Order: sequence, then C-alpha cells, then structure tokens
Amino acid sequence: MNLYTIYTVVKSVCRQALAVGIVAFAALSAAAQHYQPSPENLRAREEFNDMRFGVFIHWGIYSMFGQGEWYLQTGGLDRDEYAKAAAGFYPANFDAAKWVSAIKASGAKYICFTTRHHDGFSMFDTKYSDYDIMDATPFKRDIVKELADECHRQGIKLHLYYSHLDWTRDDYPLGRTGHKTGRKGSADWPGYYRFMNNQLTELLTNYGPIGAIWFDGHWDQPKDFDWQLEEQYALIHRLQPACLVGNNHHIAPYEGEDFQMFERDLPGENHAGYSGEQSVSKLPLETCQTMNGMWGYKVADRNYKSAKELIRLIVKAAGKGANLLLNVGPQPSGDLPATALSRLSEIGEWMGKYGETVYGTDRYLTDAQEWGTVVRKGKKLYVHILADRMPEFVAIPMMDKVREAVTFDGGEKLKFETIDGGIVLHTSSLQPATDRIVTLLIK
Ligand code: FHN
Repeated sequence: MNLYTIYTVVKSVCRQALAVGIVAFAALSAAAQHYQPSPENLRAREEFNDMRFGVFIHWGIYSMFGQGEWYLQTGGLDRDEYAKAAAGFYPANFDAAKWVSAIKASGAKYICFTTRHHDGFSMFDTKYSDYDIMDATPFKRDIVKELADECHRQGIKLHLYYSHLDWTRDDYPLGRTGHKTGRKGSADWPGYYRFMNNQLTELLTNYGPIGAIWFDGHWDQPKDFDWQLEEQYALIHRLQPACLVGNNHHIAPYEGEDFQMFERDLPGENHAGYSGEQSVSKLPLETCQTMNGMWGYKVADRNYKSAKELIRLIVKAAGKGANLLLNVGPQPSGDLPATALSRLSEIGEWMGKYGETVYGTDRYLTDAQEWGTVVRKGKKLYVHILADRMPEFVAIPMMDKVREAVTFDGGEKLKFETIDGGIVLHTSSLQPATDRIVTLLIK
C-alpha cells in the first residue's frame, strides 16, 4: 500500500468514526432528575469525577472459605453453619495503615469497602445486629472504623458498599437468590427497611465524612418491588449532604442517585451481560472490575490481569469519562494478596508519571477507537495510543483545531494533517514503542 492509499483509508475511517460518534452522543440518555442535589453534593460529584481511579475492597467472613463472596449461595450452605466461620475470624495481620498506604501509592483517590455483603455479616460495630465483627468474632475490632480513621488521616476518600440483599435475615423478603440458606420466609419488609436505615445512619454518623454509599443487590427482587429508595436516599443526603449515592442495579439511575455505575464493562458496553438495560446518563460514571476473577478472596483464582491490562483499563475508562474502581479481595489473615500489592505498585509507578493524563480529564471522543482513546483537559488533549505495535498513523475524529502535537514523554514533535472531521497523526517515528501518550495543544 502506498502512502496515498493509506491516507485515503485513514481518512474514510476517520469520517465513519465521526459519524458513528455523533449518533452515539445523541443517544446518551439524560435521565430526568427532579431531585435537587445540594451545592456540597454537586461539588462532591465534581471531585469524584476528577478522581478517575479507586480501589474496591470485598472483605468479609467469606474470605475464610477462600471461595469468593458468594460462597453461602454457590456452596448451597446453611446460614447457621456458614456463620460459624465468624467465631474463627481473627485477621491478625489487618493493618488499616498498611492497606491505605499501598492503595494511596497506587494513585487511587478513593477506597470503597464492603461494610455488609449479601451474606449479611456486618464488618462494623452495629447496635442492630449481633452478626457483626464486634459480637460474632474474637477479633472485636471495628474494621470500618480503623479504615475510616486511616483514610481520613492519609487524605483519601472512603466509600461504603452496602448490600440491599441479605441471604441470612428472615425479615428480608426472599428474592431470586439465597434459597438454600435456611431462612424461614417470614418476611417483614418494614422491619428490614428500618434495619437498613438504622445501619446506614450508623455508617453515616460514626465514621466521619463518607464519600459515597454504594448499594448492591437490587437485582435480587422483581422489577416492580418497591425498595423505597427515594426515602432512603433522602436519609443519606440529610445525614451527609456531600455523600454520593450510587446503586449497582444495572439499570438507568433512579431519582436521588449521584453517580452511575457499571459492572465489569465500560459505560456503553455490555460484554459481561450486566449493562443490557442501562444507557449512559449525564451523572458522573464509575465502572468496577476485578483484578483477577472474583471479588472476594478465592484461593484458586490466580487469573490476575497484568499491570499493562489494568493501566489500559484506567485509560479506557477515562476515555469514556468514567472512574475505574478496581477490586482487591483481602485474605482471611487481613493481608492484601501479594500479586494484588505488586499490581497496585506497578499502577502507582505509571500514575506517578502519567496520572496527569487521566486525573481531572473529560471524555473527548464519542466513539471507541481501535487504537486507543483521547481525553481532554482544558486546551490539551491527551491521545492514549494503546497498541502492542505502534501504528504508522492514527486518525482522530475531532472538531477542534490542533496547534501542535508532541509526545507526553520527551516532548518530541509529531507531524499531523488536518482532514475533514479530524486529524491524522503520524506515529511511525514512535515505533517500535507500545503504549504512548501524545499531547495535542488545541486552539
Ligand atoms: O453480587 C455482587 C458481587 O458479589 C459483587 O459485589 C459485585 C460488585 O459489583 N456486585 C454484585 C453483582 O452484581
């Protein structure tokens, strides 16, 4: 292929990408929002949107079985037998300072911790249940408190995961899952709802400023089930106006939610099958993903994504205007798995050098590009070329006029041509490098 042919192909790809992008942009749903977020909440949304990277922690007594956080359900276990694990839960190596330091060094700006997962065990000191870290374990240390204090000390936000679904309580109305745990089926929704709100009140009263409440489990009930979310969300906002509310219900955001989340997929994609019913709203976005396969510690799960894959995920999420919430499942000892620690440190090294090209950036492209993505910060565009083999040209659909193109590393000037609907960036001089970042200065 001669240069002219390549140029023509690139030009046509560029035009097509632009056309698809415009249609995709028009399709972004603008969920009607009657709820008026407070000024503090709006500020918190902006801060959240700038963070771009957080670490999710799935930890509970399930870690003792080493089979992931769903083991009560997947193992077909009886709740009383399962609960006996609590009496042996003594994570001697748990050290909130160590966790927070490692996570902070990865460049993550927030931590989201599972205060109570579907197994119903509370990892904090609650007056409303004895099935908690203080009453049911010999450890008797409030893990959420230690983590919260350390997050506040080290200046990193703490978000709290809270399961709407409960596989052990009799008052929770039986849903799609957890049928074999021995629940009596004596549902008492008002009682369960009161219980959740009491716990949420504890979480938002006893642990200092909380960045977000991250709900999960909504999908366990039929679509017409009334979770009374509006009232619950109002309670959260009343207790801490800046606390963001998000719900992993896999559908478009409800009134009162402050950010939209996606599970194992980038906004607008649905490879994992959770996002078929949700379009992308105008709220701040977050996508959560596992570092290996499971969320909670699973002893056989060695299928860790490489640091390069994880960094690409952060970049791709930023390209979609979303934060990546990357999960780690601590061991029953309280240690973060060694591989997870090493990935966090590799990510941290990258973030130290290139964090500027993802933190505080906005989405720029409306459509995914095979070669990578572009994000915007003021008058700069960061072109992230994510390629194992550097292409010779990159076609970037854009309306802005480019003044200059330079590599982020080293400031080498790159040639580019303005074409109809975008530019063609000449990247052959970067070969044989793999992933690279190019800064475009725009007028
Ligand atoms: O069932 C949970 C699962 O255990 C995990 O917490 C993930 C995280 O997004 N959410 C649920 C599945 O949608």
